[in-house]
Amino acid sequence: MVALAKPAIQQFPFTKTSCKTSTLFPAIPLIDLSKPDAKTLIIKACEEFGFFKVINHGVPLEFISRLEAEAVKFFSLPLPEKAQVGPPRPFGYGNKSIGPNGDVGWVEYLLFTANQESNLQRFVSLLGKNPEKFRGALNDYLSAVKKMACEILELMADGLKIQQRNVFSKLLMDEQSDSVFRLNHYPPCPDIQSLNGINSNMIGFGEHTDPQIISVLRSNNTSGLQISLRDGSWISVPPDQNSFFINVGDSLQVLTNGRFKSVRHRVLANSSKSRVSMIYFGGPPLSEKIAPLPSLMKGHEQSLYKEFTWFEYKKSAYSSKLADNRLIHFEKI
Ligand code: GA4
Repeated sequence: MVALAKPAIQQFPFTKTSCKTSTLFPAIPLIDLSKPDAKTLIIKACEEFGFFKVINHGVPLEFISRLEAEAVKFFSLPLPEKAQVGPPRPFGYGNKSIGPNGDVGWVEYLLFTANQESNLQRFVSLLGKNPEKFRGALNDYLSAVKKMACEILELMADGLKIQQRNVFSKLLMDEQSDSVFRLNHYPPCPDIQSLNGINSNMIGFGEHTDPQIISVLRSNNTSGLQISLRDGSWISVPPDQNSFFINVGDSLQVLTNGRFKSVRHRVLANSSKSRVSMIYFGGPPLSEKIAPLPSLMKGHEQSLYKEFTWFEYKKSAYSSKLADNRLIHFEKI
């Protein structure tokens, strides 16, 4: 007997749509960076959700729309032209396949190093029909977003009453900072509800936590992003193209000895609209030791984690599946 190949679409992961609505469940914390209470609210949000939305962020909207336009132009190219950029190992164009360990999603993307010098400049020269325009848009966007990420990290240090205000931000400012930038395009997803009779959504990007310190996400006005609450339930994050969303990463969880929680999140594909997102992942230099800050340890408080460098954590992360709990290997028993 000849086994029929499954229609391609059925080979993608999907999830039952059972999402809590924001009227009954906690609203996403909203931080107005121009207000004096920002630092207090940031600490609360990082402890409760590991996630918050930022307004009055100071990033010119023109930088955002220029980069989005370049990204849309690139993703509209025929597949063979996009593939000329080379595979995302570690930096390049990826389509449906995520990471090195067999994860897939309804997404195509570009992954870059976010260090503006060196590799980034060389890599960008491969992009699309007008790489110079892309390069300009990317540089402006990245400088502004990195500045905002550092301001937020300084508010966190302040809010935690750490004397050295730049204790976190200096890791991103370091010339050797191992930061990454990602442009994601989630094409509208054909309706899969008829596949199994229950309401389902295709997974655009499967659930995971980010390994770095902080992630700064901006998307167009298409929904899809969900975060997981402490009880394991998922809530949808209403899109807002003029704001940024901040994720606490695994490294910041460790630096705060678990006081801040890295947030598990995922993206569901939308059946009618394209979603375009841009995410800056602020990471430390490879040689940096990631350990709880002594000034945050109260009394006889012990570190919850074994000692490791960012290089060691990254190596371990890249041998994991997207949904794995990566910190578990570094917890003290
Ligand atoms: C999640 C955060 C960033 O997007 C990323 C991802 C990376 C990749 O897409 O190559 C990883 C994932 C992310 C964590 C575990 C590994 C590595 C895919 C994967 C299965 C660029 C990153 O730094 O870690």
